[in-house]
Amino acid sequence: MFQNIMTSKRLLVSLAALLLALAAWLWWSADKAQGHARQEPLQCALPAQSPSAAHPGMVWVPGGMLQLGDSVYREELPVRSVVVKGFWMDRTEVTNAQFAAFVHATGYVTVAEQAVDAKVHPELPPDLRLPGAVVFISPNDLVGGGNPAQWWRYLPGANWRHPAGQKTSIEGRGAFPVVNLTFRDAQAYAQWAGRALPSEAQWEWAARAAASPTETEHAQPAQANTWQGLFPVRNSAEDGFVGLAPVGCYAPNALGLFDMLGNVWEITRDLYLPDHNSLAPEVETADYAGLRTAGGAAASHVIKGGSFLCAPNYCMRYRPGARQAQEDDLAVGHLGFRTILQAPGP
Ligand SMILES: [Ca+2]
Repeated sequence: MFQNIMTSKRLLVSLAALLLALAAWLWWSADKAQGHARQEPLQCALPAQSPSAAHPGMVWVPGGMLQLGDSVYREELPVRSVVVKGFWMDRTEVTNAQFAAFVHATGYVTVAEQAVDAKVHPELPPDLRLPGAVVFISPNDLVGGGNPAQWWRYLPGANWRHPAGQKTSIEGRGAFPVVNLTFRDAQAYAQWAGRALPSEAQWEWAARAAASPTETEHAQPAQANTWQGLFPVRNSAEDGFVGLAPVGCYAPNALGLFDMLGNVWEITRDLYLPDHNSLAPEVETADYAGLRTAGGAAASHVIKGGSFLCAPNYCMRYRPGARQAQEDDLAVGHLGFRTILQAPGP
């Protein structure tokens, strides 16, 4: 009798465990199926601008006193006060369609479309000197911790026309941010358009909507394309996008700027230095060549805003004060830009 009871109990426990496993599998399958079935839009509607807008596609960022920096990562320190003068800024990241118009008009060839100079990088093997870009590929599992080489791969043939490698294209994706560019490419576009790249201070001031830092700005932003789930292996895409999103799919900030946080990192015109100690004049001027003094060891520029790959467990850089260095001669699939115009305000 006792033995029968114990056997029944064991059976019940086994059955419960089996049901739990089945429920977990069903949940996982449904979640995965939902991800596959998700229809990600190829374009998002932007609000109409007044026909009399002084600079269509741009918004005015009024001047003020910026508290440059943050305290989450070392490179964001120290927080410094910087006076920023007013300027116009693209309300979205530059799109594939916009960059295509530039290339069509000028015949410009991007850095990723050219072979890497062996004299500059003698250490690289021949296959890494082929024209190409670094593309994110989610690994099936992780070996040996957080080595980024497990999810970043140099793909020959990847460039702005082929964002995720030679076999991919931007057909139908004109409203997506252009990626796989470098500082030189972004600057060439800006000059052609009669614009400039923002400085780090201008970008950060605009991302905060020309206001002081807020208490909530360390939180993962709701209105941005970032990463939900365990980076880099599980991307639940609760924000609607597994990878890049077309520009303008999330609510803009108080100035009307879209996607300042998330989606793609954005190139600034400031040389990268590892902290905010070496700032030159603390007042932005209309014609200056960069707030930072030159002299950084590496030829890198500051990039801002984080990307669709920023997750709470890795790279919490979906914040106005966050920053990273980006090598000037390396195109990457999570990096784009927007331009500014220094002209009288409205
Ligand atoms: Ca996302």
